[in-house]
Amino acid sequence: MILVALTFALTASSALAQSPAKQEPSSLNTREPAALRTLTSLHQAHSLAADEARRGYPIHVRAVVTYYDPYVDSRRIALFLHDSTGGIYAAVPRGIVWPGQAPLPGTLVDVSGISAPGDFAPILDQPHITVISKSHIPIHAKSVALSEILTGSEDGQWVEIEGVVHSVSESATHVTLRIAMTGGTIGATTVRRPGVDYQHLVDAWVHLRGNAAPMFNSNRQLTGARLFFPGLETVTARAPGPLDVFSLPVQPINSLMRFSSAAVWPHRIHIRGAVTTYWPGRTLCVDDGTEPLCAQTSQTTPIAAGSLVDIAGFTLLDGFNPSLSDAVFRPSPGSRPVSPVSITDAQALQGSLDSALVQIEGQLIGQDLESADTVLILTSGKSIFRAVLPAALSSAALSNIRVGSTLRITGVCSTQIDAHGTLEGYGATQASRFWILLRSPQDAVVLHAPSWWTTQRVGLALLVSMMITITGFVWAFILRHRVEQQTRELRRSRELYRHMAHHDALTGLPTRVLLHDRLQTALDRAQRFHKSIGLLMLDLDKFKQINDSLGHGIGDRVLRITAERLRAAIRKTDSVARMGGDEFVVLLNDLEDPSHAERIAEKIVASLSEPVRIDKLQLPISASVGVCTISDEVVDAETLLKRVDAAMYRAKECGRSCFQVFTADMIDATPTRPPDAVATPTSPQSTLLSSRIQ
Ligand code: GH3
Ligand code: MG
Repeated sequence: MILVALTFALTASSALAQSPAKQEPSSLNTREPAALRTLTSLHQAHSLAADEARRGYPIHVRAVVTYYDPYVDSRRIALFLHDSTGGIYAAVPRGIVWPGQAPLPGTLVDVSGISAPGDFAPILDQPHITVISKSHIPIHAKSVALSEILTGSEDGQWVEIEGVVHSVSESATHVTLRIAMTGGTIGATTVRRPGVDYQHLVDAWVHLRGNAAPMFNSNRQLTGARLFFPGLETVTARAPGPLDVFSLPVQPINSLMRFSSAAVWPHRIHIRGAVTTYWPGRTLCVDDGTEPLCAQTSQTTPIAAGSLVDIAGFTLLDGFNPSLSDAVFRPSPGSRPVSPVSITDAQALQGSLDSALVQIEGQLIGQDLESADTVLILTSGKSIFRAVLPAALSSAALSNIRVGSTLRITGVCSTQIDAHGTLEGYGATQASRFWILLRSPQDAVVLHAPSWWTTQRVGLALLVSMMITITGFVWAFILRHRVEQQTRELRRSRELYRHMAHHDALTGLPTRVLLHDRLQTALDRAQRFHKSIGLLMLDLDKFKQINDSLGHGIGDRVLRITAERLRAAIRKTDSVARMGGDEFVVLLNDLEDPSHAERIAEKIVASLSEPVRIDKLQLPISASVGVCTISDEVVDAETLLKRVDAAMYRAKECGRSCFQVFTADMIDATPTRPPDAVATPTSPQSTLLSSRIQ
């Protein structure tokens, strides 16, 4: 073999440009880089504990590339290497420029790099790759079971598995085979090569060599496993699938998965039945007259309910009845509509109706809003079950059915196995719950809509009425409070107005109106009880002069002082009123002796003759008083007032500052106010200006 040594200039990383001896493997080992020994086998490198790997041990090996993938990891180019001791994943920086051809699988290379902990197991980081020669992909590989791969111990190793290819999915860059092994399925991925037929592998029993790779979480824990294989050159079909799967004999569904001592590795089987439910790209359920069956399919070919179809798929132990996985189908001539069977929840839970077209009544209790499909949750009998329709087949009407409605649901019954209960028992499969797979929105028929009065609404109505009642009470209370307040205010102002109407604002004495009332009352009492009353009318003398010379303000104060003196001069049972101007009336009730009136008049004249002191002024004042008493005589108030008025004028005539008792002749004499001239030169006001207090 000619060794052609090609050294690739790795331009992506400056670290990669350094020679292994000079480079510092990682920031963590900068303290003692010389102390780390160089690892010379992939087994040594892959066996490091994570903390050790993190120290960045130098690695220098000669190995064969078993996988090269620039697409699968956006962070770097995925490379698997294999030497005689084992295998490892090498993380090649993206952006690298290979001077020649990339080191594709089967290339013998000289690799220098450092250890790193990787996402799950140690990897070879920052590889400096030198192609030595074109070699060959390792022929021998350790044969492993799925359970071994799933321990993670085979990480990065070159292994061989055995199984039947259930499906081949192709993307723009990759091809993934789903291979059913003993104990489960595993995905095996390779970089897609244009023009290569991968689909012929479906249903083939194959041996496949590839690199075991982990699936992991952020905590570097294993969550699954897969294989990366270089290409079809490492896949050997021991038993290829049939060229035309539909040429296989049609098997009755009820014969599937029955005991046979000659049962071999499960290849695809071929059945034929009438379509009961079809969810394009997901599920196709049929009934062949012996038993119903549902198949998982990615096919989306339009097909009508009731029409016959040929289905080929891998038998799957997934429910009470066998089902098919990775199924393909094609229409078959003819049709046979299948009628739904009416069932109860108890019948659904017996399991024999699994995959059958059924009809069941239930009450809607809610919807699973988190599901991408429309999922109605219903109760029936003692069970809660779900009715499911893919979003693509659904409608708003189905989602808008009101909770509490009674529905008739038609669809395929999917009975779920109670794995725990079944294991505990003698082997007979037990059901835990069931679902109904709807065919269309019309499969949920509302038989009875719920009453508008739900518990929630009744509660709400009660709450609202309570609030209204409480608001009414509060409002009534506030209104009543306001009415009481306003009534009080009205009463107060009415009393104020009445008081104002009956009392003089300047002196606070009763007015003519009130005096008139009181006088009438006093006259009535006097007549009934044969008592005497006395009435005095007095008028200040020459009061105008005070006003004119000293102003109305002083005049007002004189009037107030006059009122106070009059109040002081009478008993509490008597009344004094201001009739207007400087004229006052005193009503003396229940006079024991009419002469008492004269004494009081005398007292008043004396009292009002006292000079008034206002600020620095000393004003001489006086009043003229008319007196009239009534004993047994029947007289009205007006007459009495006229009489006392006449007497008062007589007092004026008599020179003022005196009182005069009414006599009948005074009425005859015309009661005219005497002229000012009548005032004697010695009247108090004549000396007004000279009486200022110094
Ligand atoms: P006479 O001795 O004849 O009674 O003389 P007089 O100046 O007192 O005359 P008269 O009683 O007719 O005049 C009363 C004056 O009282 C007339 C008016 O200017 C004055 N007067 C009336 N009401 C008020 C008032 O409320 N305040 C003041 N300051 N003066 C008033
Ligand atoms: Mg007067």
